[in-house]
Amino acid sequence: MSSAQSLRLEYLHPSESHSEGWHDVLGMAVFEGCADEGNSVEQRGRDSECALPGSGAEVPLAHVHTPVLDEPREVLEVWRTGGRAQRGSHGRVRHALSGGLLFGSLAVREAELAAPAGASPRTPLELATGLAYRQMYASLAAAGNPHLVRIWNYIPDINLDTHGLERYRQFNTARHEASLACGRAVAGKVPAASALGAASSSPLTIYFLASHQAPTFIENPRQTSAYRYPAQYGPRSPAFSRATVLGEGDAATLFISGTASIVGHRTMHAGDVAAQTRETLVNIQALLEEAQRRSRMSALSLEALAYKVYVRDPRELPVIRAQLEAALGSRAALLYLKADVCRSDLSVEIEAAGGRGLRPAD
Ligand code: 3EB
Repeated sequence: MSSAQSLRLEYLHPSESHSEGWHDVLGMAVFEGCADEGNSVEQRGRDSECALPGSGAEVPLAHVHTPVLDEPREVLEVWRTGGRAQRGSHGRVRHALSGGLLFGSLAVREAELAAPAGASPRTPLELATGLAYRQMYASLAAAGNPHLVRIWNYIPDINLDTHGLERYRQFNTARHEASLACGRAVAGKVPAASALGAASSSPLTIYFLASHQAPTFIENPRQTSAYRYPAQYGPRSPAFSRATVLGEGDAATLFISGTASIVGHRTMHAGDVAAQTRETLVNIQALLEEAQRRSRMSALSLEALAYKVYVRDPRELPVIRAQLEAALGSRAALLYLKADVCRSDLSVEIEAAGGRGLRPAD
């Protein structure tokens, strides 16, 4: 039996989320505006781990502070399997296990960790990232060491320079160090990932999927592997694969990492958001073809993927949407979120997932 056989993804408004029950929900992320606007994030009280009111179950939930750019303004990303999920926690990680798949979620506030002046050579974000990654690896070890397949990282003020280094680069330094310290890969067999900005007041928020079955790791022939980026992009390279494929044939699930207008290692079309959107789609198409060449997944088309589109400047949304609808049709599954992207010359970043159970038509 393939563990990916029954993985399903849906995007709902929280008011719709009771309809099918919770027993087979592996985990969820809720996307909405920032916590200090007094919205429901505050009413729910906790940063990333609580269940929705009335759910009656402790479903792992990541609160992501990236505003939704369409109505409804609050969207729930729900990962389900066919079977009952076993839920628990390990350290700060809330997790659920079902059918060989593990979902985990955690959040770390930098303010909790600020070392006394001079006490640590690490910045608060490096400390938070190190803690989060060590906790994630410990939770994986406790669950029998499933393979990391996909990670989502949401980093407050991702493009801000502090302590002489952009915060995304601080995150990369700490991710690299924590991974090495825990005996984990920093190149090659590394999960698909996204790393985006989040509201200043939010915690570092991470959620992930792991599997007892190893995924196939996919790189993009048009791009330098991120883990081989030259030092001009920071002292430590980002540790992620361009895509992963879990399972085979019709049961395969494709996870495409956050993808941007980068060819080789260089940003293309700085200042031209329409051209950046088109270049990003060419990258995603190349990844789809490479995934089909390198794994045993069934054929998938660009139109059949479910997308999250991260938009730096909401004023550019109409241009981005027009490009995407021209390429994918108006029925494609696209969730638009406002988020900073990890290079300040990039205006848009797009991630995607595909497979049976992840098709918009399903
Ligand atoms: C890029 O291609 C864009 O650091 O985990 C995309 C996906 C990006 C994941 C990460 C960064 C990450 O370099 C940025």
